[in-house]
Formats: sequence, structure tokens, C-alpha cells
Amino acid sequence: EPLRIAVLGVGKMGGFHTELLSSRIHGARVTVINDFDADRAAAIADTVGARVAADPFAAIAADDVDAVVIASPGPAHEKQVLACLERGVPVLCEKPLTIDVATARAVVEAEARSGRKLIQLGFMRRFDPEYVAAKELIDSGAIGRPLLLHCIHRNKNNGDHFDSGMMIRDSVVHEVDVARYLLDEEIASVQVHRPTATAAAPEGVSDPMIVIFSTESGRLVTVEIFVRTGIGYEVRTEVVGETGSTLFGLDQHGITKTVSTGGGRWGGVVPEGFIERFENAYTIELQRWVDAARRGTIDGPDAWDGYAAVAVCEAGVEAVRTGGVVAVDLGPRPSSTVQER
Ligand code: ISE
Repeated sequence: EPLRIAVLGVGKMGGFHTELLSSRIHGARVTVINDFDADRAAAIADTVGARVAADPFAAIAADDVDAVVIASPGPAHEKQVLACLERGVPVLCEKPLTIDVATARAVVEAEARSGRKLIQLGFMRRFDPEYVAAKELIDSGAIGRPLLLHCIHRNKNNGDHFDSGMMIRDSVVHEVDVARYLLDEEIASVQVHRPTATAAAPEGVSDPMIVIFSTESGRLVTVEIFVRTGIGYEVRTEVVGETGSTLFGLDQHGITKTVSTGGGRWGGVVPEGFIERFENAYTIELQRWVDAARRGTIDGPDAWDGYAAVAVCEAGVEAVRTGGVVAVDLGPRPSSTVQER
């Protein structure tokens, strides 16, 4: 019997998940679609043979639903995730887990009390083969202890509404999770530099920005976030260790090279957007989530990872405002009856 899935929110991300779940993913069937735009919900439901639920909570409670994908707008996540917990169904929640630290922490605690790991966050980069290879390389000891992480995150143009706060919460949030994943420790502080902005940025928006994380043990992570390059989707990462380094995220997988524009050209293709760049990662993420959900659990970044991301981003937004170093205090991880993966 396939896992029967409700997808809440079928914008770009939810629509793509629905398509993948209905084509490339084994053992899954999208049975229910919910979106505040009823016409859009109906159109997408039609393409995959699902039914429409007008109310997201009715979708979560439905008899023909075993698991839920949440790709609705961020402010809707908290209540939808809690309803999934309440019903005891596995959920794949796109970031953010919730919109502030207090509510994110409350969700972590609610899951801990429930005694089951049901909440997975949609940090797809953890499933991208290049990030996985880099993690394995680090863990093998081949580049020694990683000391620095340099991240580039560029988008073609996210629109005029995409302000400096969104650049932190929607974009840099991925590097928050990558840093925690690759370095295996928490981020302790954030600082943001706001250099001269591109002419493409609306008045008052700092684009690009350089974000610096310091980890608990004192390692540094630099993130260039630039969401109006006019070029495409460039996400690359360099890990610098004591005895070696690795650079990935360029066109030719695994090969370090330089891309330049103009007369001389050496390089490959820049993908348009995150779906092109991370299609593979999304597919692996969904297949593993479906396989785990059929066993009543998750297999990927969890509620604590979602909470940590919210906390670091909140500090990051404060750091944009003040220009100073803003500390992140996650507090203790709630002791729980939850089984560790
Ligand atoms: C978007 O929400 C994403 O998650 C993309 O990965 C990121 O590159 C983009 O900046 C965000 O808007």
C-alpha cells in the first residue's frame, strides 16, 4: 500500500513536491491537496488524481492521509505541524519551522513529549550528493579538522519584496543548516556586513551582504548572500581544513575551477533556480522521507534543526539592524523519550 500524502500549499515548492511524489518517488501517492487559492489547488489535484480539501486541518485529519508535506506560507506552519503531531502522522515541513524562537521551541518540546520523531525539515541540501560527499570527506579525516567554511549563495532576482530580513530568513537559512551539518556543532553568534548595494536593490535593501557565523568552538563561516545578480542560481561551498580543502557546487561535479565572464571563459552552466540546482537533492529527500514515514518516523533534519535555524536567523535579522555581533543561545536540548536516529 502506498503512503497517502496530503500536500498543504502548492506554490512553487509544494507543486514541485507533488509532481515528484506522483512520478519519481516510489511507494507514495498524493491523495489530498490544500491551498488558499482554490483554483490552483484544483488544477494541481487534477494533474495527479488527488482530491482538494478546503481546510488544511481537515486534510491533516483525513482518513485517506498517512503523512503530510507542508509547503504553505511560513506563518501557517506552527499550527499545521502541531496538528500533525497531535494526530501522530509524519510531516515534512518546508522552512521555517515557525516564525519565531518561542514557538519553534514549543514545537520541539511538544514533539519530545509525544515520544516520537515525526517532524522533518525541508533542508534539502543535506541530501545533495555533493554536500553528502563533502561531509563524508570531512568525517574521513582527509582534510583534517575543518576550520573555515566559505559559502556563496546567489540568486538571479528574488523580486523587490525580498528585503534584507528575507535574505536572512529565506536564503541564508540554508547556510545555517549546512554549517551545522558540516561542522557538527551549533552556531554561537552572527554578524552581518552591509557593503555597497547593487543598483538592482530597492532603496534600503542591503544586497549583497556578508554574514559571519561563529560556532561554539570558535570556527568561522562566511556567507555571501546576493539575491539580485541577474545571472542565475549559484550556490557553492568551500570547506577549509587543517590539511586540505574542498570546493563544490560548480557545474562539473567535484572539480575545482574558476568561472569568469568576458573574453576568456572557463566554466560551465549556471542553473536558473533552486529546482534546477537541487532537483536531485529533492528527489532523494522525498524518497527517504517516504520510506521512513511508512515506518512511522523521519530520516533527515529534525525539529531541533528547524528550531536552531529559526534562532540563528532571528539573531541574523537583529545583526543586520545593529551591525554588531549577536549571540545565539539555543538553551538546552529538551530531554525526551524520543529515540535518536
Ligand atoms: C528560497 O526560499 C530558497 O529556499 C532558495 O533555496 C533560496 O536560494 C532563495 O533565496 C529563497 O528565496
